[in-house]
Order: sequence, then structure tokens, then C-alpha cells
Amino acid sequence: MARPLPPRPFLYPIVDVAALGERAVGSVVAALAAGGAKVVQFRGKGLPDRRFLELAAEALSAARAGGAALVVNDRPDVALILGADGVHLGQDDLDPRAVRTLLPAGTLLGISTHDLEQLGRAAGEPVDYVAIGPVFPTRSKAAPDPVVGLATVRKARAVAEGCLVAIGGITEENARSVVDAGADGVAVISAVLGHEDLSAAVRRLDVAIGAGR
Ligand code: TZP
Ligand code: MG
Repeated sequence: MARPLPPRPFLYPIVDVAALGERAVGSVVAALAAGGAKVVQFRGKGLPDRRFLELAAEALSAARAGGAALVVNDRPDVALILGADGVHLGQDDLDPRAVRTLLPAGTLLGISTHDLEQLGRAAGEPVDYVAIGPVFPTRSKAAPDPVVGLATVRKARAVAEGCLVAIGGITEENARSVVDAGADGVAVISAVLGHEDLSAAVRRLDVAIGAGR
């Protein structure tokens, strides 16, 4: 049975293969889970399919061992093959309504949006969360959409009845402002993977957002 999303506010670390350096994906996911991450996304842009599957499988077994949910970015097929806990789709990926028909009941489905029009549309789809961003400037995404800022997160909160995830340039310093603007989930790449001690980075971000209180 797939794992549900954690209660708000929650940290949502993204394990981007491009940001791993010399670190193995399984050890990274294990360290994030050990730090308290309850949901982790696997992101592997540009990998050959077989390599994507192999690394996503490593991420999933580490997540399982650590008690975290594993969401696969871009690839519903890989999530299905592995029995992962969720799928994350972008605006140019498969339609969430179509993907939902494939997924076992209880599988998490999330979608990225980059403005309020996309967010309004996504909020009407059969998804478990809608992400908005980049909230702040980011260096972790190739050709990012324009920065939306905290004001858009506030407006998004008013539009999205379900779970709202904020992403893009979120750090220990600004994470609280994103939750105060109404985000339920805080998705980060560099704020965790940019540190050597991944578990400590997760714990600091959890404190910053007020998770578990
Ligand atoms: N989508 C919007 S911004 C972003 C993605 C995948 C990158 C987030 O990375 P960081 O390092 O937390 O800014
Ligand atoms: Mg995508």
C-alpha cells in the first residue's frame, strides 16, 4: 500500500541525479530518511531509460528501508514497474487524468505548475498535490520558468484546496516564509544536496519550517 503525504508542513527533498556528485543514490536517500524525510522524489533528467530504472530502484529500496515514500519524477512507467509510492508530472508530461487511470489506488500523483493559470487547471485534476514555482531564483533546473515569488504562493493557497507544494530556491533562511505564505510542502534540491551531512540538512529544514509541531 502506498504511503500518504505527511501532515503539513512537510519537507520534500528531491534527489536529482545531476546533484549527486560522487554520492550513490541509495546512500543519499537513506541519509534523507534517517534525517526524518517522509517523502522523497527521484529525478533523473536525461538518463538512458535503463539507467533511470536502475537508479530509481535503488532510491526506492533505500526509501522503503528508511520508511519514506518515493515519488518518481517524469516516468509513470518506471513508477509502475517498481511499485513506487508516487509519480510527479510536469506540464509537458503525460496528462494527470490519463496517468491516474494507470496507477494503483493510493499512489501519490503530483503536478508542477509555474503560474496561477496552470495551478487553477491542475487543482481540478485528480492529483494529490500541486506544486508551484520557482518561488525564488534556482540554479538546479535547466531553463527555469520565471520566478513567481511569495505573493503567488499566497494566491495559489487561495485557489488550491488540496495540498500545495512550493519549490525553487528554497533555503533554510527563507523556508519559513514559504510555509507562512500557505505552502503545505517545501520541495528542495540544493538546500539538502548542497550539504555534506544530508541528515543534518533535513533536520535543520524541518526545524525551519516547523515540521512535526
Ligand atoms: N522545478 C521548479 S524549481 C526546481 C524544479 C525542479 C528546482 C529546485 O531546486 P532548488 O535547488 O531547491 O532551487
Ligand atoms: Mg517532468
